[in-house]
Amino acid sequence: MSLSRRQIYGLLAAVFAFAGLSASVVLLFRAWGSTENPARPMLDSSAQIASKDVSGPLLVIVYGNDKWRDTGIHVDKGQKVAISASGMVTWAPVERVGSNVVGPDGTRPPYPQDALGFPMPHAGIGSLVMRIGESRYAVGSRDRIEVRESGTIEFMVNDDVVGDNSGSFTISVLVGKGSPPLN
Ligand SMILES: [Ca+2]
Repeated sequence: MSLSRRQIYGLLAAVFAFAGLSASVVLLFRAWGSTENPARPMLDSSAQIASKDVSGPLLVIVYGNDKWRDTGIHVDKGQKVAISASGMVTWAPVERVGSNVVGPDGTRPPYPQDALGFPMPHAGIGSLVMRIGESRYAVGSRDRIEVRESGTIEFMVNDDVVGDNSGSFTISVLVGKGSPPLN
């Protein structure tokens, strides 16, 4: 069988059209699929706001089983950050010494033999802790800190095993150059 030049061009055009259509479908499915991924957690899309001279508080949810949840809020060394948090987290499925259901201030600190597995060995179990760069802060339900090292604000519950946790804390983060008031 021999094909004329015109037939060959026609065949090639059909092949390219089909390839183009396939690629479009793949891209479409990828775009569609990406919306199914759990969105990053911020309640407030302005969490991405630049760090300087922020006027209002940003709300962030941190779940009991989160491991250093990245808020996307960047702060620079020397800036002041005011944090207030509420909510309840269950840090262990059964009650141990102290309560297994706590607010952002947590319960007793971990025992020395367990402490090294915790993000902050001297802070209460289940309490809210924060990391910016490599610096860590035991913030609890209410704190105001001066940033020691520039970076992005991350939160988690002070616990060595987060996989068995439930509940969440809702955190208000206020970043400013001066001394932001706490509400
Ligand atoms: Ca736990």
